[in-house]
Amino acid sequence: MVARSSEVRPTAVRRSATPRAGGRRGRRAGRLAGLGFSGAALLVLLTGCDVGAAFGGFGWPQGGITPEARRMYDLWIASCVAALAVGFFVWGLIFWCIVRYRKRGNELPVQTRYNLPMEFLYTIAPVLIVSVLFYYTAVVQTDVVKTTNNPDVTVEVVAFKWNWQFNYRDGQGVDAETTASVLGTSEVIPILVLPTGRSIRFEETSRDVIHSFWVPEMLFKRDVMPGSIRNVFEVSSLETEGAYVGRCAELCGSYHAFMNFELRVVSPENFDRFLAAKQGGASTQDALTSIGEEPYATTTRPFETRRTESNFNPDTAPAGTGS
Ligand SMILES: [Cu+2]
Repeated sequence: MVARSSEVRPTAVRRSATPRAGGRRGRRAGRLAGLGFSGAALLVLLTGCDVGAAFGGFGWPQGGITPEARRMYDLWIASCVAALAVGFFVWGLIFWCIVRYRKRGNELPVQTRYNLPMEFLYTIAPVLIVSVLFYYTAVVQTDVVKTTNNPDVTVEVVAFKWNWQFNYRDGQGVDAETTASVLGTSEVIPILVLPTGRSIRFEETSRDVIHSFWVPEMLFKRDVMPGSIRNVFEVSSLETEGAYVGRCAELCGSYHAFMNFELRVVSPENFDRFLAAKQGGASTQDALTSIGEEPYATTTRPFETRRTESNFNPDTAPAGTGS
């Protein structure tokens, strides 16, 4: 068998080197290159379109409430569409080869090697695809992490085991003053009230270990570090009023899973009234009630740490525990 296959290979190389085969190969390479460029063009065109809605966002959370969230969503959808286009092209080639070159006898098919245009193509095409993906990722990422000099609202996020404090600040940086504050307790979920249509700067600091500030509808989370590291990010606007659950997204200890807060997005007028009430000494609940909002969190509730009959089963507990 070995002798037979080595007899065939030189024939194959000679056959594929004929002018006719070379022309066909050139045309095919041209078609492949055209498809590659079309894919790249498609990616450009699709950036900004919401084609993902029909496919459940391709697994990406939908319903982002900031322009940054929508840009990240669009990047994900465009990347999925581009990946699928490449995938269908490759799957097509595979199935075409399976059918076209299925075994018809004992003779080996043409063994094409050192086909330079082909090797050039399958080196250049992936580099092009990765470059396009890299370019758009860099553009969107730069936009998402961008900070400005004059945000409309600055909020200091203070994380601690296992709750949150939100300080409304009169400026930026560690030297600014806190003008009003919302503090979470074991009984009351902290509510971070923010306005629509204004840029918001989040300055994060932790009192103990690493936490992570995460509102799923922002499609963004950022670690909250202890010590002198002050992580900062901004959203250019919150677009939809409503209540959104916020979570700690960094395993920080026993009650990490219950370290929730609520983001309450209200109109700018109501936000100003809320902040004025807080600055005047009102409690968060009274200030919320004064602008017609629910005084307590509606998206999550405090974790019950005490054992009661409903959450404690003495039958399965080790002897000596209970009561
Ligand atoms: Cu935490």
